[in-house]
Amino acid sequence: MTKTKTDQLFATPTKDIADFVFDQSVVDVFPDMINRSVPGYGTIINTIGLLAQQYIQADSHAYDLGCSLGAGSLAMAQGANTEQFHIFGVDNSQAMVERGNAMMQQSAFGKFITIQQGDLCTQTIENASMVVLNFTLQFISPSKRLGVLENIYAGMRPGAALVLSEKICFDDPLSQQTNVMLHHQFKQSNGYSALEISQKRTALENVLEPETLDCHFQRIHQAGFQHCNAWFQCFNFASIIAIK
Ligand code: GEK
Repeated sequence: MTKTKTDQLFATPTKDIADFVFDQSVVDVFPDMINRSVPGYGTIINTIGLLAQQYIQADSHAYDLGCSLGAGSLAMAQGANTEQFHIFGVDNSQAMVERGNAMMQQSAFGKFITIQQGDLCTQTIENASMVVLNFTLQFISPSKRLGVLENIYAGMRPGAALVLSEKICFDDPLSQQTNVMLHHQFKQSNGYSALEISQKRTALENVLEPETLDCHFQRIHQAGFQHCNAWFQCFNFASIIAIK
């Protein structure tokens, strides 16, 4: 079994902080990093499993776009009520894909999951009954986001579900300030120092672009989805379900 290390990537004071990349050093600490940084991450992964019970259909595909180590893929495979399905996990980080594949093969659900290296913006989506974008669209340039959703919509069966989880922002300055502060408190309560929080924020500045929930809802409708709602929100993190 691969051991997960404690995330200390931003613990040392650094003069010029480089843009965040999903390289081997991130892969080595990823489960610890995401659990201590994203409020509700465990709840969201568990709920993806519950949604899979309802939405994954026989003889269909599911997609986990920006799958990292495959937590969402595994949750879907565990939840599915059929054995006639296949899950495609896609990530553009080679280090993530290598570790993710090793982890899937060690699990009891490896035969249902293929993790491959690729750009989710150009991923073929076919015969999908469920698609997951769990904290990934935020790393795609906003100008490409509608195209990503349209491509997903086109490859989904009627009645299929898209789970879109994102770091969000707020138009109202006080709400923005309050939620950012609460997120920092959350990270501090999980053992991150003020220096780690500040250096990570700098590293993500040019890489992760949050949008408001309204902006996401509008784009989801524009892509063709008739139904969507935020089923989860904690501070500046939310998860939306959209149905074709
Ligand atoms: C989880 N969903 O554990 N194409 C494919 N992958 C990409 C792209 C792209 N264009 N851009 C970024 N990524 C996971 C967590 S992490 C979220 C997702 C986070 C990948 C990137 O390599 C990374 O693995 C993932 O998106 C984002 O449920 O770390 O905040």
